[in-house]
Amino acid sequence: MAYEQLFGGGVSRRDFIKTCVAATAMMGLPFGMASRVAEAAQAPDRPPVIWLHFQECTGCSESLLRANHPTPASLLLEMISLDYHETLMAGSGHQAEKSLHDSIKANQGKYILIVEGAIPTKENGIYCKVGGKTALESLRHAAAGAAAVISVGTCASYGGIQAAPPNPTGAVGVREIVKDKPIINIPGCPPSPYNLLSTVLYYLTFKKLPELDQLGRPKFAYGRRIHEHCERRPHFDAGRFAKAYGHATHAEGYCLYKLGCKGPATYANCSVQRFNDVGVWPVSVGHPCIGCTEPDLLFRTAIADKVQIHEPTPFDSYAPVDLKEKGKGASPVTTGVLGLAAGAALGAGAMLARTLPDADRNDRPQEEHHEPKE
Ligand code: FSX
Ligand code: SF4
Ligand code: F3S
Repeated sequence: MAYEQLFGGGVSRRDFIKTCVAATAMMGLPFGMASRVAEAAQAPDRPPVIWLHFQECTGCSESLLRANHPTPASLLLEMISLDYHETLMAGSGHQAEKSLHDSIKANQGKYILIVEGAIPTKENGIYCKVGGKTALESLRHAAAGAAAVISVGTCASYGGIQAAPPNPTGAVGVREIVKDKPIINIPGCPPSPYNLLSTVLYYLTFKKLPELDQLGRPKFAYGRRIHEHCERRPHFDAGRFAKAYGHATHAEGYCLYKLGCKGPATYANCSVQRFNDVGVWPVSVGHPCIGCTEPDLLFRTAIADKVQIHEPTPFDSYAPVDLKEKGKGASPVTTGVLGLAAGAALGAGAMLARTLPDADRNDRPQEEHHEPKE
């Protein structure tokens, strides 16, 4: 399918290429691979996809569909043949059930099963039923004929809010039920639409699954902590922390660690591939990260609780050392290394030793101690 036909002809080649380039960069592939990714996105063979909903809020679908222009959803929906999606399909009742069963039958071993939501297991799964079947039955049936399963969102990945203690319905993620199929987890509550789009693009381009971490997440999207790329990180390293919501330190963009930011323990790419076209993510609008991609953090740790930092990782880039006399001193490479080492040692290391969890900033050097007006 040519790009002109994608999005009903409403998207320019420029926007299409931009989206493919962004997805290529996200996958950690060289820039030159963007053309191969674009070719895969336009291939006429569209893999059948069945999308099931269980215990959830539908925020995962919403975040995909409410993305702005050019929408990852438009591209995704044109690359696949979405045979069944309860909140998107026009049909309902028996008609919808029929399309589900027809697609499963006609595409045995070929379709991708996308699951949104957790699966309750207590009392044979009676706490979630669709079309007279429990989520447990529907999942087992649909997964049996799937080529691969994508768990979209933290609920489908690990149980999410439903599985939070005391987990009254015995909710679990897909990996607890389906043991004999490749499963990719795209956690986040909701996840970045780009992570789903890039995973599907990877699959279409290379005809294989991306490399996964021990929690089943694509490493290209969940391989680094958000703390490593956060724009507030220089404030963390300098010991400047927001004291309270609405306080001048908060408005100035200081680090949110002391308000409970889970960024140092959260593996995700939100700080790099931001949400929506306006380029925002939770921390950029003043809310601490709540660790929504992590099974042990989301709804398991209070928003205000601070995470322990076991392995401080230096910020991934530091401004070069400002040499007063040109031609003297260290080379740019050396200054970069020095900056990194100094940042790691003086910043994260010293912060750990001296300010975490709750020390005052008054022992910081004067120039680092700018206090905004209240
Ligand atoms: Fe869960 Fe998705 Fe959170 Fe909601 O459906 S990951 S509750 S945003 O939307 O599954
Ligand atoms: Fe950013 Fe949070 Fe890390 Fe502070 S603790 S630098 S706000 S990710
Ligand atoms: Fe979730 Fe934290 Fe990103 S709360 S959306 S992982 S910034």
